[in-house]
Amino acid sequence: MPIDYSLYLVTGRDLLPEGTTYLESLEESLRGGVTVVQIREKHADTLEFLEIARQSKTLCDKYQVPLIINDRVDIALAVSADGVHLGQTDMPVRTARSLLPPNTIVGVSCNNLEHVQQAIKDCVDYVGIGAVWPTGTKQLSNPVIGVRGVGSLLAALDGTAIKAVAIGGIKSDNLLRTLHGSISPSGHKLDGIAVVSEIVASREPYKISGTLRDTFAAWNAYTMEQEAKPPVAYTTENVKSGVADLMHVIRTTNPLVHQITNVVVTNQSANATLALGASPIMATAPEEMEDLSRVSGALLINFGTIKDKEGMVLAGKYANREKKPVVFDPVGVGATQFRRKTAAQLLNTWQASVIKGNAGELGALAESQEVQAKGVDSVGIGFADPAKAVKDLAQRERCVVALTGKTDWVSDGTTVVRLDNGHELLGDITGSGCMVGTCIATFCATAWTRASTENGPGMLVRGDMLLGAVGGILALTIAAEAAAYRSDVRGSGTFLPALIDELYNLKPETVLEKARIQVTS
Ligand code: 3NM
Repeated sequence: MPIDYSLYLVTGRDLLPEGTTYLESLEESLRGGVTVVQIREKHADTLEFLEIARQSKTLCDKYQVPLIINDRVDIALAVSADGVHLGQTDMPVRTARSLLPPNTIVGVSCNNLEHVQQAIKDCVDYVGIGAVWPTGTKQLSNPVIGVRGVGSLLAALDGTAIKAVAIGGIKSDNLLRTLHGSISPSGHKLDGIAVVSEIVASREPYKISGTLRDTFAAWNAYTMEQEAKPPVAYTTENVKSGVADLMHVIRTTNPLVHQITNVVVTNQSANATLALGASPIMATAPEEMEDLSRVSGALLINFGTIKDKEGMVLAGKYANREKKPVVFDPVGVGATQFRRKTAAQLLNTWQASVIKGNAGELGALAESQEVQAKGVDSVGIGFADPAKAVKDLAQRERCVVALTGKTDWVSDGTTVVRLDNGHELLGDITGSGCMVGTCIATFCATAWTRASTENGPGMLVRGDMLLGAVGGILALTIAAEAAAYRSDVRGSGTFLPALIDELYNLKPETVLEKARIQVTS
C-alpha cells in the first residue's frame, strides 16, 4: 500500500497543553486527518517508550495510519511498527534494514545535499528535509535551510521514487508558502509536511490537523490542475490589450499600494503611484503590517536603504497570508554581504509575486558570474542571454522576474516578454528603477482585482502577475519617451516632473499604440 505522507505528525509529549493527555491529543489528530505518525521520545526510558509505542500503535491501527518509530529499531520490532525514522547520528540505514522485516519503511533526516545523496544510495523510502524554518521544538545542530534550500534538495531526488516531507517550524500560516516556495526548478514537489508543535501544542488538535490536511490537499489539487493546463497563450496583442485594460481599471478602482521603499525615492515613488491613479501608503512600522495587509492591494518591498528589515519580513508574511501580490526590488543586492543575506532571508520568509531588478541585481540573486554591479548600478553589458536569465530565475524563485535596462525582459518561467520602450534620460535621474517597481506593484494590485477566479485555498496569489510586471514597465517607459521629447525638458532636472506629468496623462490607448513588445516562449 503506498503511504500518504501529506500530514506527518511527529509526537512531542512535553509540548502538550496542560490538562490534555497524550492519547486524547493523538486520537484527535488522527480524527482530524493526520496520515502518518512518528513516535519521537528523546527522554523516555525503554519501558516507558515501549508502552507509549504500544498504545499509539493500537490507536493508529484503528485509523489505519502507519506508525513510525524514531531512532529505536528495537521498539519498532517490539510493537510491529510500520517503519523507523533515523537521524544522521542514529543507526546506519543498512544496519537497521538488516534487523527489520522486509518492507519496513525507513526514513532519514536530511539537511544538506550529502545527506540526500547518501539517502539515495541507501535506498530509503522517504527523507525528512529540514529544518525549513526556525523551530523551538528541537535544538538544531544543522542550519535552517529555508524553502529554497528544501527545493534544491528536492531536485536531487529527481528520478528516484524516494518521498520527501519538510520539517521544522511549519505552521498553518506558512504552509502554502512552504509548499509553493519549495518546489524545485525541475518541478519536484513535497509529498508532505511533518509537524510537531502546531498540532501537539494545540488545544484543538482535531481542527488544526484538518486545516493543515485541507490546505495541503487544496495546494496539491491546484498545482496538479496547473500542471495539466496548457500555459497561458500570451501574444503581443493580448499582452498589450491586457495592459491597457489594467490601466483603465487602476483609474477606476484606485488601489492602495503599500510600499516599503528607500529614503532616496519615497516621495517620487508615492507621486508616481498617484499619477497612475492609485493610492500610495509608505508605512514601515512592523506594528502596522498586519492591518495594512488586509486593506492594501499589493505590497512593494524595495531595500535600497535597508532600515526596516523587521517591517519587510512581517509585511511580506502578512501579504502572503492575505494572498496579495508582493513585488520585491532588491536594490543593490550584490553590493554588500549584508544585502545578500537580507535578500536571502526575505525570499526564504515570504513568496514574492514579482522580483524586479537590473542585471547586476538579478545576477547577484542568481549567483551568476556573468554580470557585475557597482553599488546599486549594473556595469558592463549584462547577461549574454537575458531571456534565459529571467526565465531560469523565474523558475527558481517560482514567480515572475523582470529585468530592467535599455531593453527590459519579463518572464513567468514559461513565457518571456521583451520590451523596448524607454529613454536614456531615465538613467540620469535617481530612482527610475525604483519607480518601475512602484508601477509594477500598482499594476499587480489591479491584476489581483481583475483576476477571473477567487483566491482558491491552494493558491498563493491570484491574478496575472506577468501582465502586472509588463504593465508597470510599459507605463513608466512610455511616459519617459513622451517626457523626454517635450520642449520644456532641458535635462534630468526638468525630466523628472515631466515624467510624473506624462504618467498622469498617460492613456490606455497610448500604451496600446506605443508599446514595443515581443512575446516569446
Ligand atoms: N526535526 P516543529 S526540526 C523533530 O530539522 C524535528 O530534522 C527537525 O518541530 C529537523 O514542527 C524538528 O514544532 C522539530 O517546529 C519540528
